[in-house]
Amino acid sequence: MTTSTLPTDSIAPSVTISADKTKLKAGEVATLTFTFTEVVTDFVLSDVTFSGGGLGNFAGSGSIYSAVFTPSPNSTIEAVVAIASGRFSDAAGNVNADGGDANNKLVISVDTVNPTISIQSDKTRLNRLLKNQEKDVDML
Ligand SMILES: [Ca+2]
Ligand SMILES: [Ca+2]
Repeated sequence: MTTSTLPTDSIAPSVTISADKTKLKAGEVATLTFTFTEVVTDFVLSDVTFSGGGLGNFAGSGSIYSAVFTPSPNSTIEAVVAIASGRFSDAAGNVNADGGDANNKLVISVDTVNPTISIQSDKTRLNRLLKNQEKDVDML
């Protein structure tokens, strides 16, 4: 007598990381989407490794999750988001092994360095103002 008639799931799930922006400047964030080939049961934010900023607003269920990436301030270092092998699994317990996939890694170029403002003084006007001040002082 068989105890189960369900076919055994031996196919591991895999993921693709995508983003709505590939370039970020100061004040901008990117929404990342994690699309899985099937429903995963144990995917959490800490399964995602990242550098060059912060990751938050983790949401989702089933086979699609999302998070918001905020780049580091005053940085021109590109951000990298990645998911390694052995990070999530399907309901049958098959663990992902696609860490080496190109689509498991996302690179976002970052430039959050605000441009510096150079103020050029109008020397003629400044001298005139100073002379006027001297006059004012003389009159006192
Ligand atoms: Ca599976
Ligand atoms: Ca993949």
